[in-house]
Order: sequence, then structure tokens, then C-alpha cells
Amino acid sequence: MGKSTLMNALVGERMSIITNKPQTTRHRIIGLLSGDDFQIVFSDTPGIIDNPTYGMQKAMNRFARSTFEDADIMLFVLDVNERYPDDDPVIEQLKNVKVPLFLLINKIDKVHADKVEAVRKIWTDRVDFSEIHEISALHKTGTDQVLDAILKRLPEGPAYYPKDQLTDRPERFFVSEIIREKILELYHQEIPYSTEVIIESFKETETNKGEPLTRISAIIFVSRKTQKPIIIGKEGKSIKKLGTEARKSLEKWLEMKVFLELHVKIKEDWRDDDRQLKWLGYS
Ligand SMILES: Nc1nc2c(ncn2[C@@H]2O[C@H](COP(=O)(O)OP(=O)(O)O)[C@@H](O)[C@H]2O)c(=O)[nH]1
Ligand SMILES: [Mg+2]
Repeated sequence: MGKSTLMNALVGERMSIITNKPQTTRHRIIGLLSGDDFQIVFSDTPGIIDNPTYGMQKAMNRFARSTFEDADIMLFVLDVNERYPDDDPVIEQLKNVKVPLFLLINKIDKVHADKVEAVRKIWTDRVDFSEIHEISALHKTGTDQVLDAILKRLPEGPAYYPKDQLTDRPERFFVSEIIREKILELYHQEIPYSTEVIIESFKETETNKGEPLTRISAIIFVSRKTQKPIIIGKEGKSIKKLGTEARKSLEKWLEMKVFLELHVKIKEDWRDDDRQLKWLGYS
């Protein structure tokens, strides 16, 4: 845990949503960092899910695995408190990495130094890493050193993106992610995992006082009939709270006033429906 937090720390903009729940990141998201003579293309991915049940999860695994094919440097972010059994398929995958492979022991702010040392020892014996760094992605401890190490090993080549570009995703994508982040925070159990957010319209206008205003209309798709009343809540209380929290977060991100409208629709079993998955960007 800490992949998305790390990418945000390194790119310096809020690219990926972060929650304390697993499977928050569903897509491969690119964050760009350009200097006078370099460009780093960071690729934040979902974690690999052991036993994917839904088509959506299989797609998430494909996004995660695709980085094994085209990355010049691989960063394996390990939560210092996380354990992997010896036969974990992730370990086998790491052993097959052909490019420089960094172990980043994350969340060192949460444990004593001897714990970090013990984890380092275990993983040094397990996998032949090119480098090991101890970091706190949250507090940006050790992240500058990671950046320097990446720059030292970055192959030479042309810049793929314009220097001022920060990501390959349109603004609308981040708007839907910010709403999804609030759903992950406010709802429990299966609800956030059964939900997808689609931006129906996104318009920059003005308030009647002439201040900039973005009007956003979003649809929340759930995968079962019974989930709709849960999203809405008693007398609409839950969705009202979601709307307020999401609007505040969007106003911060867009740096202007936001008018947000939320609708809930049922898309029966969308997580296993190839057509829907394609439409929702999971292919
Ligand atoms: N204490 C601490 N928490 C962290 C650190 N890095 C990430 N977290 C928290 O761990 C959780 C998961 O982080 P996230 O970046 O979404 O992990 P991902 O699933 O690998 O992308 C969030 O609640 C983060 O705030 C860290 O260095 N220290
Ligand atoms: Mg993530």
C-alpha cells in the first residue's frame, strides 16, 4: 500500500485517489514529471488481485501487468507491515523483471527502525533488487532520493509528452475519481466496489455574480437494485452528504465554485458485462 500516495508525492499534483481501502485504484493512470533534460512517465496501477472474480477485477489485473511489459524501471512499493507468503505469485513476477527493480519499503513512519531492518533483510534474501529505499510516501521522507535514483537509471530517449502536460487523462476522469473517492470513504462493504461514476456533463460557466463556476452532472451506477436506496439513504441523507463532500473536494481541485448534481442508476451486474466494461473504459 502506498503506490498512489507515492505517485502523487513524486509528481507533485493530486493524480490518483487515495483511500485506506484496497482496490481503490482501478485504472492505469499516468503522471508526468518533466525537467530541462528529462521526462519521467509514472504509471500508477491497481495492485494485483489474487483471485479476481469480476470482469472488472480481471481488467484491473491486466492494467497492473501491462506495466511489466513497457516500464524502464519498476518500483515495488511494500507496506512495511505487509507480509507475502513464499509462494506468492507477486514474488515470482518480481524475479522475472528484466529492468532495474527498486524495493521501496513504505510507511517507515509507523514502525521502529529495527522492524524496517528486519523487512529489508527478508526481502534482500528473497528477490535480487537493484536498489532498496526506505520511505514514507505520506510524509515524503526518502522520496527525493528515490527520484534521484530513478533519474540516474532512466534510459535516454525523446520526450513522449509536452513538458507542461501532467497526465494523459482528461479533467473529467479526475472529476469522476474524486466523486468515487468520496463514495469509498462514506459507504461500506460491497457498495463502493459495486459503484462506477460517469460524468454526464461538465460545463464552465459563471455565477450570477460573475465568478467562475463549473456545473457538473454525474451518474452513479450501482450493480444491484437494492444498492440504490443505500446510496440515497433515509430521506436522501446519504447522497446529500456525498454531494456536499464531493463538491468541496472538487472545488479545491478545480479551484473554483462547483455546482454538482448526482443521479443514481442501476446497471445490473456491470462488473461482469463485457459491453458495459468496455463502455466504462475497462478494456
Ligand atoms: N502512515 C503512512 N500511511 C501511508 C503512507 N503511504 C500511504 N499511506 C496510507 O495508506 C493508505 C493506502 O494508500 P494508497 O496510496 O491509496 O495505496 P495504494 O493502494 O497502494 O495505491 C492511505 O490511507 C494512505 O494515506 C505512509 O508512508 N505512511
Ligand atoms: Mg492506488
